[in-house]
Amino acid sequence: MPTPRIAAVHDLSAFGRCSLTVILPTLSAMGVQCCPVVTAYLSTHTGGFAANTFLDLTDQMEPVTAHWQSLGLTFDGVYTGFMGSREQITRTADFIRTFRRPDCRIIVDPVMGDHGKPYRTYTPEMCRAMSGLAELADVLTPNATEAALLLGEDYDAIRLDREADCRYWAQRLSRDGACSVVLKGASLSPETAGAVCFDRESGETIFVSAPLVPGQFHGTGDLFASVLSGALVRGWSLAAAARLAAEFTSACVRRQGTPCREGMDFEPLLWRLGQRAEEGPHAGSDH
Ligand code: PXL
Repeated sequence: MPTPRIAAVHDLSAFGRCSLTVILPTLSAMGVQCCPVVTAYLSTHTGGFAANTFLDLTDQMEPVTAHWQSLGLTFDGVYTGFMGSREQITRTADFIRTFRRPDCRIIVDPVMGDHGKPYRTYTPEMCRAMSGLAELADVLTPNATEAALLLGEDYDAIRLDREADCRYWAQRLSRDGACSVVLKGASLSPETAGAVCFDRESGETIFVSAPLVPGQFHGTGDLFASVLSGALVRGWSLAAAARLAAEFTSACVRRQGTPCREGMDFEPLLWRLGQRAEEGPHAGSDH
C-alpha cells in the first residue's frame, strides 16, 4: 500500500512525552508519514513541571498552509490536538478547510482537560472555539472532561460505566450522526478501561476495552488518538482502530515505570505496534 500521510496540528513539548513527541514516533512505527504543523514549542507540557517555556508558532501556521497548498500536497488524514490560543484554533480550522477532501479523514482530539478540570491554559473562550473545531471533525475523540465542556454539561453528569449512558453521550457528541465519536474513559466493568465508539458510517455503537491499570498516566490520550489515527488512515474500521488503540495504550501503561509527568514509557513497545499495524485488523484471536 502507498504510505498514508497525516498532517498533525499539535505542539512540540520537548520533555514529558505528549503531543508531537508521541505522535511522530507512533505514526512512523505504524508505517504512516507524519507532517507536523507545529503550533508551539514548549520546554515541557503544562501538566506538572510548572514554569515551562512557550514559544507561540501561530504566525507560522498560515504560511505553512499556503506553502503546502502551493505544492499541491494532499493528506489521508488531518489530526489535531492541544491548542495554545484562540487564534490557533481559528488557524487550525482554516487548515482543515484547505485540505479537506473526500478521502481525507479529519480527526479532532478536543484536548482541553482531564479529571473534570480544564488545563490551566484553557480559557472559556478557547473551550467555546474548540466546540466550533469539533464541528469540522469526521472523528471526534474526547475524554469525559472534554465531553462535558463540549456539551455544556456538568462533568459529574457524564457517567461512563453504564451501557445506555455511554450510548447516549456518544450519540450527543456525534450531533445526531454528523461525526463518528470515540469517547475515551468508558468502561463497563471495574477491571477494564476503554472507549465507547459511535461509527457514523455503520450507525453502530461498540465498546472497546483493555485491562485497567490504576493510576494516572500523562499523555495516554495522545497515544490513544495517535494509534487510532494511524490505523484509520491505514484503512481499518473505527472499531478495529479503537481496539488497537485501547490495547496498545493499556500495554504501555502496564509496563510503565517512569513518573506520571514524564509520560508513557512507550518507545520500547513501538516495534510491536508496527507489527500489529502490518498484520492488519483481522490478525490475532479476538479480531
Ligand atoms: O497531552 C495533551 C497536552 C498536549 N500539549 C501540551 C499539554 C498537554 C496536556 O497537559 O500541556 C502542551
